[in-house]
Amino acid sequence: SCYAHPKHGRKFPDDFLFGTATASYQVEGAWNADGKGENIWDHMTHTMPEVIADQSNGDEAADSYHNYKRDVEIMRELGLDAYRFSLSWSRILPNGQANIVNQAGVDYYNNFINEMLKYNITPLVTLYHWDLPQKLQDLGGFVSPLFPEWFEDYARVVFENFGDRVKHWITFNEPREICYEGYGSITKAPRLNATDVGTYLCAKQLVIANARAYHLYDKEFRPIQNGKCGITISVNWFGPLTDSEEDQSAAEIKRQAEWGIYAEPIFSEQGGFPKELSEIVERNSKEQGYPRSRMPEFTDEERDLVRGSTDFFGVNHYTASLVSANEEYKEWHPTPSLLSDADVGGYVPPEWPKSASKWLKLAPNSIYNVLTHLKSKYNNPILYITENGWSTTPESGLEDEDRITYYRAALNSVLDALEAGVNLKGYMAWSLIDNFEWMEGYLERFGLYQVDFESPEKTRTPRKSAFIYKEIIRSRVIEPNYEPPSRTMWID
Ligand code: GBH
Repeated sequence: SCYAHPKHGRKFPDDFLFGTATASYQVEGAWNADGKGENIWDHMTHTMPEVIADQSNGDEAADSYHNYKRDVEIMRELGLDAYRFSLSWSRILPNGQANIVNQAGVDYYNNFINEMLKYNITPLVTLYHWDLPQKLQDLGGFVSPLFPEWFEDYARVVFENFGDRVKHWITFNEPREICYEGYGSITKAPRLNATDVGTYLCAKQLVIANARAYHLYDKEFRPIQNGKCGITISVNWFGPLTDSEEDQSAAEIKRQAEWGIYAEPIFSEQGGFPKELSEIVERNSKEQGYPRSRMPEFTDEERDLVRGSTDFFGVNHYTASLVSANEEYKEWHPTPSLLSDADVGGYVPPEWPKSASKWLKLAPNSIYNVLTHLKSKYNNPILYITENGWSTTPESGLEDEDRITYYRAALNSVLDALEAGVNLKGYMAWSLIDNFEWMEGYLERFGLYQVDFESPEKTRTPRKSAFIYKEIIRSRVIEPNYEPPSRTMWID
């Protein structure tokens, strides 16, 4: 063999799905084309442009609405097995409600899905990646008691229109970012900043909405359409800073606060919110003079509806931090809030390589830690990595050695986890192309392909990492010294 690598011979299974991921608001543009309604990101970026680092928005983004054929061509260049994208709710239902269906929006997704299927690329479709119709936000959004109903109505329209061809559904992308960042803080639309109750009220409604869509699929659509319906949760790794008992329980509380409040009601045997954290919130709420816990209860009926309401666990994984009970590592946070309830400190070793995003470091073995943890905690569930990736600056160009280093490390960690018996079915790199990076606008780039946002056709050009990923997908092996032949030969 020509590989002098100790891990040579470790292959990804033939049926393992390699793909990439994007989200509607981040790539589509065409924000008001052909009958699309306004969503909360349109609304926020238009009314408060100053909250976005470069005052930009997704009005045009990569214009995937008009460039979808080029996007599928890129998928073919990479040799992808799968592609994960999200549907824009307000492109399909302009007011959010299911009485008016925008046929042009349905046509767009039909054309896109058909184009992918022509080339045997499996679509993984997310129903909600943060772009709520503004009209539903005006009525309370996720904390409205009607939210689960609206989501079920939307899901029905989606399953009816696309479910003959789409067999992998993801209800929500990243409940933490929806609920904590959007309702408990100001770092995502709608920036409600209800620090005391926002996260918890949203979390409960979200898992109930997930359950309503899941049961709808299970009862009415699965018998004819035969697909799967899961949810994607952001699971970064939170390990203890030291072996002390205090740090270990601090790490457990942090995991409950970061992703347990969304995962536990769905994936745990007993259902409901995580035990230790709910006890803390109940105690704090009393001391703070609230008449009841800021974390809502589930009725027995709700608990049973939510428990087990999924076919797989989609994991968005990027990084890690080390958790400590020690005061020294705690940062300022509002009280009361999710962070004051969890009340632990975080530490990121300075030697972990840095990306262009301040939160994103290359943490050793973090994928292995997360996947094996989920395996043992939730009885070996079916897992997909639905996002994993690395950011560079707009100036850094096409030679992205740091992204290559990150992906090789991540995929070696995936192989470690597969060897440990995790039930992982696929891996989606974030992202296919550069896109609108939410509050950071266009200042952080995650694409395997660079996008020239200044050019009218939003020209896409492969970075070096694209060719490394392509070779890994082709060979099913990570060859640490592989170099693409020469730039002009990269495109076949
Ligand atoms: C994912 O979120 C999203 O699903 C995707 O849309 C996004 O483009 C991608 O990651 C890359 O960011 O700046 O300290 O306030 C990942 C989880 C949570 C990471 C919020 C950034 C902001 C931290 N994200 N976090 S900070």
